[in-house]
Amino acid sequence: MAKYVTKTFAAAAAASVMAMSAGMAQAETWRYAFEEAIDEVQGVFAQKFKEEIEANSDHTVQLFPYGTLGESADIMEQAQAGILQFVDQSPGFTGSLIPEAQVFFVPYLLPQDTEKLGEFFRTSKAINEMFPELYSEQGLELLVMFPEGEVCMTTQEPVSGPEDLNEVKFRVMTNPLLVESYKAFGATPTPLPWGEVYGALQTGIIQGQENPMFFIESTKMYEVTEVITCAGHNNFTTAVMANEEFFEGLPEEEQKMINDAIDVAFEHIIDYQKGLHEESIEKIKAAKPEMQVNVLSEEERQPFVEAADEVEATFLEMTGESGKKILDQLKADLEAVQ
Ligand code: 6CS
Repeated sequence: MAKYVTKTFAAAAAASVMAMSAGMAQAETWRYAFEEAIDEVQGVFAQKFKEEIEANSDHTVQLFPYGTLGESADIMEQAQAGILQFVDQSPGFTGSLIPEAQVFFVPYLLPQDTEKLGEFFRTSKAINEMFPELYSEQGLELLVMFPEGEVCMTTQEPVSGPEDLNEVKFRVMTNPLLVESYKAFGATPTPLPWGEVYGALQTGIIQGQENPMFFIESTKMYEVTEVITCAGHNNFTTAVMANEEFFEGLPEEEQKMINDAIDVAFEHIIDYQKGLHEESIEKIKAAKPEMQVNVLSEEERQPFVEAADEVEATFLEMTGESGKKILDQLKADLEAVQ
């Protein structure tokens, strides 16, 4: 009996080695964690990716929305360790690992138009050729970056210029350049992981935070703040990566299948976001009619626009030659789509 079991096991092992060497990797479950809920933008992207992978292979993709495996920093560690095959982490949390990723927090760098942004992310040399090298140094295969919408501020009092942010403890993601950015905007920046934001606003530890409109609505930030201010200073960028060792160990056709699934999910998420900002404002207004939503005029934006130069200079100080190359290339890529 023991002999039979050993033989059967050996035959099965040999078959699996043969299958693998023939380029047919065994069906595995791949784990993919992200920083948002399943029905928020990162979740919608992940669901499309899962759907594509499962339609085109025998693999299963297990999704881990925000909170199931910890904060953003935790899921990144798990992806680097190979516990997760895929992770979505926004540059807002990647700043200390890859300082150049902070370039997305130079105010007024990115346009707000979803179509233009889509074209920029699709074609940018900085994003598609330069950033992958930097992520690779951290054991990560950068698969895609995509926009999640204009970032607006939520505060207790109206904001029409930097003087209104004076003494406002303003939550930012744990990103050194974002801290500098809100200092330049006149606020007192307070870096916090996402899980602490609602409670900190509720208890008055902080008085403001920023996020895209869909997220302000879905996470009910409007319940604990009174005013939303859109100054057009940024568009939320996120990034999806694979553990590099895992990715490089896959047969070429599976790597291609993953990249194809990413491309489909990218187009889906650009399309999904059309009108999302406006729909989210309507939902907020329906839930809390007294919530103020203010869009700053060109004149009101001017002091924030002027502060951007200081933030850009700090970015260059923090990242040196490598940051300068990324910034110059990003600007050239943006000019090409404007
Ligand atoms: O502000 C944050 O921390 C979160 N904002 C968004 C839009 N996605 C995930 C991130 O954790």
